[in-house]
Amino acid sequence: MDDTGNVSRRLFVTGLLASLGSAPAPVSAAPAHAHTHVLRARPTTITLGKRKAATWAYEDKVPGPLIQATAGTTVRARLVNGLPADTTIHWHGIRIDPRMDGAPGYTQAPTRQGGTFDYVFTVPDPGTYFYHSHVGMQNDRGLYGALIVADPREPLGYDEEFTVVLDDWLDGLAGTPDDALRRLNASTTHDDSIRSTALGGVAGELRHPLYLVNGRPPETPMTFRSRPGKRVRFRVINAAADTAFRVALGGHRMTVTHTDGFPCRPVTVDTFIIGMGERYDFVVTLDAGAFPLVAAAEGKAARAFALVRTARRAVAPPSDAKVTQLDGRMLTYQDLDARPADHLPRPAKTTTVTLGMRPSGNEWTLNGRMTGDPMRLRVDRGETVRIVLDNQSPMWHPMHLHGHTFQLRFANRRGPRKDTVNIKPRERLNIDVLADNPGEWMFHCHNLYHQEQGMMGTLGYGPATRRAATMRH
Ligand SMILES: [Cu+2]
Repeated sequence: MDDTGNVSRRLFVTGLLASLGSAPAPVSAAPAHAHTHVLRARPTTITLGKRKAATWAYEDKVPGPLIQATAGTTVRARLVNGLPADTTIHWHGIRIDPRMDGAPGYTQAPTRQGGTFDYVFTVPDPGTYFYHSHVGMQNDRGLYGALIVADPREPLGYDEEFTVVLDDWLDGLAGTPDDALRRLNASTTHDDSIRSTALGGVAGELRHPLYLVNGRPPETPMTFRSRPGKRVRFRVINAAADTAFRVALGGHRMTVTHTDGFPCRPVTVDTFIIGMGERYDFVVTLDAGAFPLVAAAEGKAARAFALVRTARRAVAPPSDAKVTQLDGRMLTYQDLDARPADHLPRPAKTTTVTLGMRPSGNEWTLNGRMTGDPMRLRVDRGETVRIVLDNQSPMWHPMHLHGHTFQLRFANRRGPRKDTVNIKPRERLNIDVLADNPGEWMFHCHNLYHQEQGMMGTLGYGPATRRAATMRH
């Protein structure tokens, strides 16, 4: 991404042609000497407005380098581990070869300090994805970046696109994420000095000093520059560890076109909530002026903030600008429906996964089990399985399944294809999974603190084997 957040001229031109109504121009295939992205994970110091923060990042940048690819082609990325710890890279949402999934102890061994690992994998589906470390609390440092997979026959007409990566930030400003996890583990559910609003916070527990858009705090906001009348696609990624965001663009309604990479029937709303690990794409025709793009940290009385500017002289709104759209019509999962081509077959069987909390408030369970002796779902290749996600705890859990996308199913209708779904307290949601990618896959809460406090299970193929049963996170 360049400093304007504009991901590439190639995508711009493709979108422009599509918007003019011409036949979608195939994007030129990747050159034969396919480019290898180098991702050096190492300690570094970044600037966050007026502050400096020591952190761990890829290529000394937060977010890490933007990776762009075209659906059906091969991505090559070399991880160089300069961290004082093991690490991996998980390619979140990609229907990937399990050996490239970056799930330590499940699909690959972690890369040791000083080591390298070549991630080479096909990206089968276009869409908005991201990558991040999957070791311990590393994802709550700066170890994440956007992965955008272009559609060679992009059917959506738009003039240009911007990638918006949201994050909650504490590393180097309030200790490290490991310190925060230790404090949380030592605290009680009533200790408000650590937790945002104790368990009443529901969407996330921790107070973070800053909330970021593309690595920038509100005091030095990211500015997305365009022109009045342009039809712009925003790709929003929630890379936060413990924060759901409510997103709105001042003065505009937004038409949501994709979630978790997959297209859905377009829905026009004022705002949407994006859980950790989720992605939404929306399209807006921009007015003339300077507009606040706000991602309010749900339940935390703080926000991430950026500017969308289409007029050079327009006065920039302040970072605390009132954005009435935040209280307007909100997107729900029931609003979304996958394309018919993406509908999954009817499920052959149903299984329930109960999302639970132990009384300490610091231990999170799937079917009563935790990471050390995890829930193990078994599926057979080719079948569709319905999983009923039954949240019997007082917090939100954005559940993420590796290696697959699933389809939400409501009482009388189908829903969107997704790989991460937010389940609210006391809520039940049905997801159908087509077992088309054999492996032993992580199935876990994408609140990183919950993940590290036990909320990690597996979905594997065939009868449980000794190997599968003895694998450990
Ligand atoms: Cu959770």
